[in-house]
Amino acid sequence: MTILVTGADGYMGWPALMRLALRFPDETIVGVDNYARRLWVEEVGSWSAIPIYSMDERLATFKEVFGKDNVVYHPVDLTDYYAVKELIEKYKPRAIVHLAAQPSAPYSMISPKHALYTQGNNVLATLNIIQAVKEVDPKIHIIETTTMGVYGTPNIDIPEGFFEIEFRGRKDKLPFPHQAGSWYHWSKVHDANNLMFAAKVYKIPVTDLRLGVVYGTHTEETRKDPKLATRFDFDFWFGTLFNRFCAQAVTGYPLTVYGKGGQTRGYISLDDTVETLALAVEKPAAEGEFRVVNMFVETVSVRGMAEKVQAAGSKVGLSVEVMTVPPPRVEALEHYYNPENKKLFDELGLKPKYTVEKALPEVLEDLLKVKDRIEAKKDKFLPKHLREKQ
Ligand code: USQ
Repeated sequence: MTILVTGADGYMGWPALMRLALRFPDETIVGVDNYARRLWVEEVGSWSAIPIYSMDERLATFKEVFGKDNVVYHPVDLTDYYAVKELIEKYKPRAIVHLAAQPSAPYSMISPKHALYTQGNNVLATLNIIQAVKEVDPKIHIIETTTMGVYGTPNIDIPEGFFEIEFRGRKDKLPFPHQAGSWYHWSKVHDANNLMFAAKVYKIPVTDLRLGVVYGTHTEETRKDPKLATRFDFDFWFGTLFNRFCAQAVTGYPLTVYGKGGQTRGYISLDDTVETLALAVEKPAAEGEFRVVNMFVETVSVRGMAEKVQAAGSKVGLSVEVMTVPPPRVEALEHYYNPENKKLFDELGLKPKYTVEKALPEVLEDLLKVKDRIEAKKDKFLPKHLREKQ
């Protein structure tokens, strides 16, 4: 049997490919990527703090370290329907773990070109997978990481995808409203809607993993050899909160809290993320089911994250400062946030290995080793117009 992983060269994709290959040793794991993430980060003038290797080198090292030869790689552009269909026809996977996407909110907001590119790329890729699965075999389980960001920050509790609502005396179970905060986040709303419809009309089993902010330097597998490392971005566009704060802490750059820092999000470690992907493959959705799982382990505010990084930094001798940056995004700076995340534990069975606090010492230690590479791109922590306002 075969499992397809899209975005296999990415931050989550590469470690996910390895976790799946080891979890399902008798199956072929097919990785697909077009190296786009490397180009986007290059475009904004940054690089991965932890050096990463080519796919050929990664695969050769994986084989050497783990003695497994069950991974193949194809450089496919998923916006090409015929290429996607050919791939799915060739391998007839039992599951597709669809991670390929332009994942950055700030990048999607740079210009009309970046907004159009992000939505075109992300939405078309998912639509192509849906249509090819329908043509080849609608029993293929599609697993996509959308985002907790589809919900926005409503002033009520957030359920897992659907909620019971009573309006003018009538009741129904409806999709929870979407209030995304960037062109990227809206691309994932469109994906979620398209997947929901695909489950209904083609009876495709779908798992929509509404992923929070992923953090960390390593998984069990990436730690085994420097050539197995995954990327680690820290720049304004591609670095996410925890990872950026840790990169800032090790270089003595003040932590960049946007506005009041009351912005609260769900967080999950990279290792727990790839484990959840393996669990979703192990426990597929039913025929025609659109299964929504909110995928995060804990919620933390930006201010709270800064405090945790400061505390962990001081234990390893780092003096960590905090600065307030004029908010570069249109978002609530202080808000209620209470999303549910029961299915991750009760249905998929994740037993989290990490919390933010537990992960911090080892991430800081890992980044101290590549401090020079972060220093060299320090000017990418903030775009010029925000640096000038300091
Ligand atoms: N923030 C700061 N300072 C920084 C960086 C970010 O205050 O230096 C704030 C942002 O304004 C935001 C929060 O921290 O309020 C989180 O920002 P982020 O860049 O860590 O995460 P976000 O843009 O929401 O996107 C990331 C991933 C995206 C994923 C999403 C999950 O890039 O692919 O879908 O996390 S979620 O946040 O739940 O929507």
